[in-house]
Formats: sequence, C-alpha cells, structure tokens
Amino acid sequence: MKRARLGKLLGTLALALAGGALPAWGKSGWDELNMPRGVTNVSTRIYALHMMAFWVCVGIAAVVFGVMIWSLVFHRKSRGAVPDISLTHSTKVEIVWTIVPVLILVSMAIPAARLLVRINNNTDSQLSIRVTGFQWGWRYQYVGSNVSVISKLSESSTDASMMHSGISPTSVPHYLLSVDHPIVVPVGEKIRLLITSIDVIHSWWVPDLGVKRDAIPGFINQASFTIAPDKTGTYRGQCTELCGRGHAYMPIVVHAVSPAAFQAWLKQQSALDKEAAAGAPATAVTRS
Ligand SMILES: [Cu+2]
Repeated sequence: MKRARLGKLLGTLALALAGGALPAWGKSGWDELNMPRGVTNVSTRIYALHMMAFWVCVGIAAVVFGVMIWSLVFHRKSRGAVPDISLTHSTKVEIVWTIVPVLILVSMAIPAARLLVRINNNTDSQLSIRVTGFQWGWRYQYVGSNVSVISKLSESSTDASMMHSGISPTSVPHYLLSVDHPIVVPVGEKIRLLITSIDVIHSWWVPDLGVKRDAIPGFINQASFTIAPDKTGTYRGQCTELCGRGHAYMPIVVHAVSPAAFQAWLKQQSALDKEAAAGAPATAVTRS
C-alpha cells in the first residue's frame, strides 16, 4: 500500500518535470536564489568560485550520503550483517581521510586566495570616489573635481514607507531600492572607492559590482571595480550593516554609462555645483 503511494508520488513528480515544470523554473524566480553573476571582472570570478565550491560540496555530499544509504540498505542488521571492526584504529584509513580533505581544501583555498588578492588590488584606478555613509544616506565626492552627490531614499519610496500612507509598496517601482540622486560611473574604467562614515558603521554593498565594504568612522576602506564595457545600466544595492532606525532606507543606485556620457555628466554636475556655490552661502556647496 505504502509502496503504491510512493510509486504514485514519484510518477506525478516525473510527469510534472517532463510536462514543463523545468522551463517554469526560470520564470518562478527560484533561480534567483543563487548569487548574481554581476557585471564586473571580479564579480564573475566570485560567482565562478562560488559555483566551484558548490559543486565540490555536491560531490562530497553525493559520495558521503551514497555510502551511508548503501550501507544502511545493504548491510542492515535484518540482513544478517555483522559490524566490521577492521576499520577501527586503522592507521591506513586515518591517513587517507586526513589527506583527502586536506587536498580538497587546499585545491579550493588556492583559487580563493588568488581572488582575494585580486579583489583587494586597488592600484591603477582611473577614477576615485570618496563614499561617506551617514544616517541615512550616502555622500559621493568625485576626487579631482568639485562634484559631490548626496544620495538619499527616493521620494516615492519615502512616501510609501510612511505609516498609514495608503500607498502600497508593491505599486512603487524599486521600493526601498531607489534614490533621489544616483551616482554615475563610466564602464570599462577601474573605479576606486574610498569608503568611510561620519556617524556609525555602515556598509556599501552592490552585489552586481561584487563590492561590499564597511564604512567605519575614522577609517578609510578601499574597494574597486571595473564594469565590463558592454554592461551599461543601473545597479542597485543597500547598506548592509545594521546602522540604526533608518538602516533599510539608505539604498545605493549606480548608473553605469559610457566614458563619454560620464564626462558629459561630470561637466554638467560641476557647472551646477559651481552655480549653487556662487548663489548660496559658502557652507552649502553640495546639493542635498
Ligand atoms: Cu547604514
């Protein structure tokens, strides 16, 4: 009876898979459970390393659980199996199960260490941006120019986040992931971020760029990324350090544009900032 029920269940599952459940996998959003490949040289390498580690784990699990299940089924007591004591205190076995995991770990540690060195290589950048976290937003200063951008949660998200606003968050595009002033960066150029904070610890995280760095008051952390030349677009992230009441309300939006479009934007911003500085008291040189 039980066997018949199990057979029916397996049959239904096989039919579901054969009948198009697999094509629906992509649309279902389940594939989004995995980390994104990202758009930078480093982020794609991080993804490849993650997948390599994942398949090593799958292989280990298949071998370990395979042997376990095989032993439980074919060498169970009811079949008259007697315990094998030849493996207890066996020096040979001890050596094998020490060396094999060490080899696996070393083979994973070498590419991981290489990638860590690459991630932390912040030399030869073409553009530096000072990133300052504050409660609750980000300030970006383009080094070598007077351009400064203060980036806060967008008005549409702010309105919908208010208590009894009557606005459904699902009706707001990119709810809590959109800002008033996104930063603009050129594709194909190495960009170095100098990250700090003026109040508590924040963390600048944009998954598609493969960057996650803490913003610590009194310290300057560095991070860098190079967006692939064909990957212009908008990339979103969030503060990823629990930094207080407004922690969920300080997203990050990066517009990646062509170098020519970036230069044009920088020029325009510079002119706007100069205009603002000329027309406002000396302290208010940045837009908010
Ligand atoms: Cu924060």
